[in-house]
Amino acid sequence: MNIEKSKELFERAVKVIPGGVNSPVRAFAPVGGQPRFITKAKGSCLYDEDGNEYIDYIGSWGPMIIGHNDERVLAAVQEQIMNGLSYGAVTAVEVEMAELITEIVPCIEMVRMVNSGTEAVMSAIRVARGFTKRNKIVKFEGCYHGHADALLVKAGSGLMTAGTPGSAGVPEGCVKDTLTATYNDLESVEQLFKENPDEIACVIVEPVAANMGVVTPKEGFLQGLRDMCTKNGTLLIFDEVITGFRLKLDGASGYFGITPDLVTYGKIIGGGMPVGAYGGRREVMETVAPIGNVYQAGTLSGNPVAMRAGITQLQILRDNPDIYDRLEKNGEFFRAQLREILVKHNLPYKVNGIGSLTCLYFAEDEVVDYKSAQKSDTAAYADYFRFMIDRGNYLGPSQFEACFLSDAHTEAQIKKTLADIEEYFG
Ligand code: KE4
Repeated sequence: MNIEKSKELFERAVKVIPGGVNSPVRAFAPVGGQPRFITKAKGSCLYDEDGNEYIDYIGSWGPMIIGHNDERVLAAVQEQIMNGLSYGAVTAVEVEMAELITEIVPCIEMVRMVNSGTEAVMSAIRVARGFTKRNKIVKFEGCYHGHADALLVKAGSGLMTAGTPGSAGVPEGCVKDTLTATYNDLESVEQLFKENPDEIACVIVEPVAANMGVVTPKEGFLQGLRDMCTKNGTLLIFDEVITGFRLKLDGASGYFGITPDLVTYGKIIGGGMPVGAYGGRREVMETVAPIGNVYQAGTLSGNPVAMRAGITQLQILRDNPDIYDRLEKNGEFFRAQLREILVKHNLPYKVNGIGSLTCLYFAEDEVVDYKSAQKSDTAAYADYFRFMIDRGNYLGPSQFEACFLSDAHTEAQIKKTLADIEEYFG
């Protein structure tokens, strides 16, 4: 595969951008090989500067659930752009977006728009602390909630990939109130509540952990968190930056039937534009400035162009429920076929997943949490990744990222990818 232009661009990039990337996971560091400089995307495909076509299994890390460059989203953005890009004043589209989200997700009575998942989580944590007047927070090892200081503790995604549980530059004071528990282990959470009575403001969880690969909640895990939080006057925060509007239209809260106190969003609600949001119970959200004393602000929050993109994508998802049936069907088909290939070649590897989220772990034991995920053979994954991308399958460049299906993926494309996987293990 000719990737000369990508190589040239990367040589320039590394001189002026840290690692040549604006987000670490794009650097291909854990998998080696040359990052591909994408020049355009359409449907389920990416095209790089050298003219190579890839079936896209990251979908911009989640936003592109209906596929890239959907004409309806494009038309809405083009129409808004003609009226200006940003005003810094209130707009009707912001009201429409808030009404749409509160219409779709029953547990969201009020919502505030921000510009990224990180901002959404950072703000939700502050609201939880302001509302409960407590400082401590609980997160789970291997879950990733963006790069706000307090959350860079035993985090997943790029931190797990780099093998560094935390980050330099985060003072001890910023993380002293961050407690970590084990995903799928309610006892580890109970222990923290026992050790910190009446001090825990919130428990934040990825209802499906999609930043240590894909780890689904064991039966009773989420309900157990809900009950513990209710009993202790602690807020339960579902970080649905990935699962929101993906597992189902009303996300994981709808899929699992659990009502969190706050939910954070990103990715899909922006339709590919920079958007995050946090929302939840009215009495909790009414602590947010300017009506409450929890401050949060943003120059481009609720940006009209981003709102039009996000609203259009959410309306398409709302008005076409069969999209979720197709995502579920294609996801199950992909995982079943993958497991068949592994059995056929007598390979012990594990396939986790739910709906349109899948992860092939180069691991011999079931992956149910951070520790079991860490046992994966990341070198073997890297070799697999390099083989697959050179055959036009753009998978996540890390063992600890999810593989995302969109509604634009065809059965033929999925079968093509499976054939390449068969060839790799063959
Ligand atoms: P952003 O700040 O990247 O928009 O969102 C942070 C975030 C928060 N919560 C969850 C559950 C997330 O998955 C993320 C970001 N996801 C990663 C993909 N694993 C973003 C990719 C990247 O860092 O480039």
